[in-house]
Amino acid sequence: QPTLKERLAVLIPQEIENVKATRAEHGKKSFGPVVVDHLYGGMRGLPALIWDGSVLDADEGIRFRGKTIPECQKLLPKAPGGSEPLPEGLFWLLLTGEVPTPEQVTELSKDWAARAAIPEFVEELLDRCPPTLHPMSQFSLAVTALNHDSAFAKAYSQGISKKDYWGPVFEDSMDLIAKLPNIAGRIYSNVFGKGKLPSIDKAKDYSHNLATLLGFGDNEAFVELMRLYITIHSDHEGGNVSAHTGKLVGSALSDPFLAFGAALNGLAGPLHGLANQEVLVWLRKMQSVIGENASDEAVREYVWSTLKGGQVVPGYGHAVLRKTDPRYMAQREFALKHLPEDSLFKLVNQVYTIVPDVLLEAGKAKNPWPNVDAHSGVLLTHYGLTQMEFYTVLFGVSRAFGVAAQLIWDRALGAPLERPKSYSTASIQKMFANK
Ligand code: FAM
Repeated sequence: QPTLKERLAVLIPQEIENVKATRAEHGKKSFGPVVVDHLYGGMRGLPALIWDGSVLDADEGIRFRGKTIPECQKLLPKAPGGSEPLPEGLFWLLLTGEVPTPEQVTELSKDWAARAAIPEFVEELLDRCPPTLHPMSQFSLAVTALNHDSAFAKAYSQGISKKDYWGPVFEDSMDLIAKLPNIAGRIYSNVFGKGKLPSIDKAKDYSHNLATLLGFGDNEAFVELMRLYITIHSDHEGGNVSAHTGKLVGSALSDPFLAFGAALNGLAGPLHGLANQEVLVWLRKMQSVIGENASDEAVREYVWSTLKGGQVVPGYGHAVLRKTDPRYMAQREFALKHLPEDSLFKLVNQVYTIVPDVLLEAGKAKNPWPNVDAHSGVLLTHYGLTQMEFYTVLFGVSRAFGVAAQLIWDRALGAPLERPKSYSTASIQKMFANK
């Protein structure tokens, strides 16, 4: 059975021809007008990027190479006795569009376990960080420091041909993904005093090793949660802040470590990945104000007070989605199966019946429904991972799968440097005066 790299070596020339034919036939066709509000409004809906790994439909949610989350849960290989997809299979799917065999997934687990060690100087860098430095800042500096051994940076300095870029970018991407559990585990144990880091078990899958490095490896339900968590947070088409940042920085031929370090800094924003921490902060603050078993009326009042205070309700809304996020529903299914009586799960359910109506009544948010972050902290807290400042690091471990897959394909297809045009307001006024 071909390895992932062997499979890609066959698919890449075919896709190069497919893109060439698509551009020959459609290259000069228009998507329609770009209006001034696109320039001021964060380019909402502006056609601007190509990414085949996943596409986000406002009503349906994410599809990974055409497959919904439930379809991935059904089709992707699982661990023996497990019911959640193995992220190794998701990475294979994102890259090839094909469902790998269990043997191919096992090969990936072994390959990543073999590449998992991080350089001693990176361990020392992390050990040097004060525990007051946010885990996401520590995460990003450690990932950036992995540039030290980048295969692509080395190959580029030696004059590699453009058509061969994807090979060392693939190697760097495999090393990047493989090294994240040790980086995340070290940050967690340093900041939250969990003591000496356990070692990677070369016979275990990626999610199991991540759980072990966080101190939860003996809890099968938590390991299963990591498998689901990494699968659903991996990719969300190409335009979200972390995916787009990775793509943009990679277009300058910065290696995957530099590109993903940049992506992590975007993910660290409260409107993006940090929202999973903000949700727990908001829920805990609400409980401290209105008590643990508050009435619907008290919850509604509290939501209104958040809005009146000029703050956003974290975990709700989305730049593209206009329905409840299927990533929220997948987590809800997991909770109904594993922790139906959990009190925080019941609170999240109660908030879900109240917030959308308030956001609709407030009349500003285009999407009043919950996104992926509204639910993730509840599951982690249930199993004892209560340190919410760490939650976005787990989001980042997962998002590396999507960002890395894009970087490999962008270099394989020869994606050029990204350079959109900016305008001044004065030039806009001049351009459209008397029009
Ligand atoms: N609570 C309060 N106001 C909200 C809101 C929310 N959950 N979602 C949107 N709005 C406001 C938004 O701030 C804007 O107000 P202004 O005109 O005063 O700036 C207005 O509604 C229109 O915004 P929009 O077009 O509906 O949303 P955007 O596309 O501008 O922004 C989000 C999308 C996700 C940044 C926004 O919904 C938000 O801030 N949500 C809360 C933070 C969050 O949960 N982020 C995580 C998103 C998740 F998908 C991820 O990336 N991990």
